[in-house]
Amino acid sequence: MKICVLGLGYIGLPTALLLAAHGSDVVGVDVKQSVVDCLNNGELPFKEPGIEDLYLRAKDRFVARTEPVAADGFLIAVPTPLNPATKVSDLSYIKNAADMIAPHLRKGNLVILESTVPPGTSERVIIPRLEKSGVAIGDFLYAHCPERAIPGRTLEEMVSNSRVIGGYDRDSTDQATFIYQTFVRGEIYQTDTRTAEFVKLMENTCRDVNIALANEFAKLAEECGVNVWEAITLANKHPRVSILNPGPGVGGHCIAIDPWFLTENSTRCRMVSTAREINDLMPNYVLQIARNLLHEIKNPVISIFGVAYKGNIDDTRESPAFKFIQLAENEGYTVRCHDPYVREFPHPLMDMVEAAAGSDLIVVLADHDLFQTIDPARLRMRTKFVIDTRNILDHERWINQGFAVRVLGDGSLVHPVSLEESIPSMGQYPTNSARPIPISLPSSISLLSPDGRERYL
Ligand code: SAJ
Repeated sequence: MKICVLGLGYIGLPTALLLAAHGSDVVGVDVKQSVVDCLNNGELPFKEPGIEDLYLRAKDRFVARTEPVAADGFLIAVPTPLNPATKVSDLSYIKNAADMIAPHLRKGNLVILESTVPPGTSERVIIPRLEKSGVAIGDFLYAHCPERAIPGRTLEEMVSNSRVIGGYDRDSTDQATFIYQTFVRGEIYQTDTRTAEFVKLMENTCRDVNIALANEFAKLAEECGVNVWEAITLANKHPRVSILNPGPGVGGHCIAIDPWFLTENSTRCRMVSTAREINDLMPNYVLQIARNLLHEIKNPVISIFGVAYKGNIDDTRESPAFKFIQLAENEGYTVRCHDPYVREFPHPLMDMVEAAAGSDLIVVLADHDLFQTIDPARLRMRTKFVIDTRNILDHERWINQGFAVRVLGDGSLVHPVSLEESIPSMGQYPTNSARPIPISLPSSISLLSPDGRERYL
């Protein structure tokens, strides 16, 4: 079978390579000449675990071009960004892809949409554009099969996750199922096109709302004198409770955007948009913590550790770091950035020691595992403040090196620096500021820390 995959990004390229590695002849199409050249020269435009090996297995059946060709099937995996001003989906890439396919569309062809779209987009926008080919829907087949892979584990998840396939009619659903069965090992669930569009948006909206709830819990915990990380760990021991983690905000190309796709045509939704607002305001909340720590320091310098939108990846799309940096600079702070994974970022990236040298505050924004093992003794700070928005650092180690550690969502008494405490002036901070709670526990009871480490009592 010959398949044209339009869009060779984080989803389109791995999908194209998986199809080719499992026997399809694949023409990968991207409007960017540089991506096409890179792939045809045997190079990959981005990193993802396992993709080099997959490329080697696929390359004999894969070629990249800037234009589609006649094929049996067409798969669209182009971006659907959000217009930041109107909070409405920008369908221009999808429309362009449909227009590029139309001249090549023949009777019996199948078109699959993987990109995330507002409910109804296939019927209202994509199918009519494809019909401009002169072939009517029914004579060509159409299905929506939203992607479900998480960056950092894309290949593994593309193969093992279950998939939802929503066809325009029975034939469309079955044909699309047949194609995905060549490489998907997870279950395939069949439905109609509009339901598939809705399901994808529900999945990511559920996650966004759950993160917003965790962020609310973090703020409430600070007010109540509780450590939210410990509280969430304990609440999640309940068999039907599964709270996500608080953090500096929600980034990435999906969770921060998809809820708007779900609600853009609705006048009824409150919870979904409120969750968006809560998550979007988290950088402001973290800046408020920073402001409280730095208020007595002249010309404060902030070092950001981790500008990726989450841990262990080099992806900065919609990262909360962008907003935090802009707010901090508008506040008059000098901002330096360090990220062990990210290579390209509008703000200059520095080595960790260099970023921290002479700085007054480290703000950990991304939960890179590497941060767990940082040796704070290497950091030559002017003032030893650190805000850990992900509860990822080895706090005891930092405290022992004279750092005042402020963990997002930790209002408990053991916490060394809380928002309400007065901040000592530069250089006067006690070297070990943790205040132990004098309690003794029976040996059968353990004090949990959310990451399984012993709590720093
Ligand atoms: N985050 C938190 N707290 C958490 C979990 C995540 O603050 O407990 C933040 C992350 O730091 C990040 C953002 O949320 O900034 C999103 O991260 P994520 O890991 O939840 O999601 P993505 O965007 O990397 O990938 C998601 C996945 N969706 C779900 O898990 C429902 C993936 O399966 C989807 O395929 C992908 O979106 C997509 O393309 O829709």
